[in-house]
Amino acid sequence: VTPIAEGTVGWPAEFARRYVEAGYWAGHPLGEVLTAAADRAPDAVALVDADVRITYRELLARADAAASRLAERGIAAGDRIVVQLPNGWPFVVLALACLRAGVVPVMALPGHRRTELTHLVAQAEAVAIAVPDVLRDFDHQELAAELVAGSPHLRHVLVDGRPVPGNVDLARLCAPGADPDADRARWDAAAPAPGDVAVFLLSGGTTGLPKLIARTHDDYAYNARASAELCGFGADTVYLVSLPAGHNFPLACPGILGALGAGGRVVVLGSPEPRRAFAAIEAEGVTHTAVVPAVAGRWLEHAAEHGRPGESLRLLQVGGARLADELAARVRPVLGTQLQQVFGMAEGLLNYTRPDDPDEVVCTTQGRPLSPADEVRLVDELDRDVPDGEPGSLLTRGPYTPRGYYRAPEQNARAFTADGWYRSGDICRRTPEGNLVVEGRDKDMINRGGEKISAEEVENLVYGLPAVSQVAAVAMPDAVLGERVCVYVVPRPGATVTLDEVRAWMGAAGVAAFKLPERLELVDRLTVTSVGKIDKKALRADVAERVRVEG
Ligand code: J2J
Repeated sequence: VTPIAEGTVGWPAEFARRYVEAGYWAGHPLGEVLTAAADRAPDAVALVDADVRITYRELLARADAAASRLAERGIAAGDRIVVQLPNGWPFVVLALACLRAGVVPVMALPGHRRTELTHLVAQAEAVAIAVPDVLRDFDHQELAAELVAGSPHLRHVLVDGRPVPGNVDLARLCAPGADPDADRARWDAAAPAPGDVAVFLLSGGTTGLPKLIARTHDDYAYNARASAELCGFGADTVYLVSLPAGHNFPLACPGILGALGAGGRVVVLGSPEPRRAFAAIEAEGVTHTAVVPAVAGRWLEHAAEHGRPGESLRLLQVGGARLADELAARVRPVLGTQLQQVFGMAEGLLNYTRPDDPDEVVCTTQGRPLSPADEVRLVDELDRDVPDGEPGSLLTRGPYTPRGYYRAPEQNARAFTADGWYRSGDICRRTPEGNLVVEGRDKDMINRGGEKISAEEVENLVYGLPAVSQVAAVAMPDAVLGERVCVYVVPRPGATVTLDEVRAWMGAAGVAAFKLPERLELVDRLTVTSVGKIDKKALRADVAERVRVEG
């Protein structure tokens, strides 16, 4: 297995020095989030999953014991584990065990299938994968066996549920050890360096397959700590996780890591379904949580009919896709809680409205950068800064925004400028008081309720169908999810193609269900722009008009 450092793109020395001097990079391994909180209040409850309640003392004991058991299996610092677990206490314990031991989790999503997982395992040269046994009728162990057979590196399958012979029982791996003090001493002594890779996040991606984003202990600790401070997290914080926990947003913005670092309590839930989420908020006295706009919409509907989720909820973070101003304005009156808009990206930069911002700002903007050291430029097609107040394409650098994807020099040449600015592909405008408003994007991605889908990936798959001559995937507007995938297809002469065929074909290829197109338009030809590219702007306008007419 190749060492990780080889494929990462770090910060130039002068920037690194500045980030250290300013105290952004504090020089602590991320595992200290847990050890420090456990030292302060060992008997406080850290983690709640249904009727499982785990104190800080126990959480640390479990994480350290799990780190030791990984080591016994030969999984050591620098090794990678693809983590595809549903929200639950084992996810949190395993993630913390990895941070303690310097093992690097690759945050896959529960919806990923053969295509995505094969790619992630190969790209990360993962030695292990953590999966549920069966989830939504899908046998994850069967797929894991296939992945093991196809990979020269993958050897261990950790199972949340009932492992088949040969696989590892994750609950047992994550049980407290016989001698927690010895485990603790061992992992305190073996702590990873602050510049080491702590986690791999997945890019929302505009290319064929998701790219890996290497986040270091220093940068990700700052990400979580500064976010927690901004959101007012403390020991009395009860943070509900109902989005997939491997997403950057619920993981560290401030998320699980921010809540634990503040000595608060994390409540994990398998889905954001309003009835269960509201019940959890009531039962646990949840103070903070994060959702995507589509979920915020469902919560608003539910609350309007069945009442508010109790008085405890202080801050509802909404991000991942553009929140409509109309929905934003209803959050306080209907849910009785303060709204925070979050415009973030796994690549780094986080923008937040502040809890004490006027309603006008909170309801109509996507906030401003988290860190004083975040650099943001809004530029035109030639990378020239646009005049104040004009929309431009967002470029960013900063103390928690790495300078490149992992092992992706070609993509890096396109997604980053020569002097290290990340091209987010979002078209934003800056208000006079300095907040950003997301007005669109110039990247070829479809944002389905916060799940990012690369148009190119969909197109590559659909081109595999013999009846397809040409295809273009574009976003179509949707009242619930914001956007869904529509494909325009030019069939080969004499052939025809249906939506069901496309979906079945992609399903058989083994891709996440959220990527499957939900509309297909057969056309004779696809118009191209003056530079010879398919005119997607025209297609987006076309499908928007069709959807509007159909009502
Ligand atoms: C419009 N577009 C948004 C917003 C993200 C917190 C919150 C979200 C993410 C995330 C995240 C948006 N309005 N409020 O990692 O920590 C779109 C932009 C952006 C892309 C990044 C976090 N919030 N977006 O969504 O890596 O297009 O991160 O570039 O999944 O989502 O996607 P992702």
